[in-house]
Amino acid sequence: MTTPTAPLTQDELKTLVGQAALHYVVPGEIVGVGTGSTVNKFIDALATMKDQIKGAVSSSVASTARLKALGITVFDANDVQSLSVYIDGADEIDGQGYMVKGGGAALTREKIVAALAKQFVCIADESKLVAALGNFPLPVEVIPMAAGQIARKFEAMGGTATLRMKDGQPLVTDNGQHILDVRGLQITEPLAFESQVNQWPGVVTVGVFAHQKAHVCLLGCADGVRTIT
Ligand code: ABF
Repeated sequence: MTTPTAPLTQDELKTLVGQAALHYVVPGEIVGVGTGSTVNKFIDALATMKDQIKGAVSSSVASTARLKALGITVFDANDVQSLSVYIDGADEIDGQGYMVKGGGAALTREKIVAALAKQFVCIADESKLVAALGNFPLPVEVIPMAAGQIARKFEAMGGTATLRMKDGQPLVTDNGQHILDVRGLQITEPLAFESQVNQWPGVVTVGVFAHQKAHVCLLGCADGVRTIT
């Protein structure tokens, strides 16, 4: 008689994909590292092969601290011309690799490091896979003096934008800016949407990653890691 096994927890699924992402790390090179709880699992796994890589370029103060604490050298993005791979999580990903990111407020640096990389590997548990983007509130990093007019533009599109708060104050990003979270949008054309919002004065980064989409997604599922390309 076989004993039924308990389904893996969300945390275990994150560990699984964090470890699976090691297969995409190129020995002898610098790896691009994202931000978030799934990426933290990847960073922990990366520490087991730290002597085989040159180091990392990081997308946040938090990831930099974790990488350094584990003895992994962190390079400034300006000192790197290109990366073979960037590994990061997502808040939503669709079947084409288009993503919503920025729940952790690190979207601007994530997009910058992703743009340096030839390949974006997204690591996520299966709860992040969606048919269409837009359920997760869309994060948009903005220059504070433009927040009001940007919020009104989203309202004209049918969305509702709120300023992200922390400890009773507007959250301040690693770049010294604010975040609007926009609810109620249906992002049916991610490439066009990203291009459009990018042009609004005061938008630093919109959390749609379509121009920097994932080439591979390692999705943690009940029966293991599913690779979507
Ligand atoms: C980063 O971390 C973000 O772009 C995204 O907001 C978030 C995902 O976090 P987690 O892995 O904790 O769900 O990748």
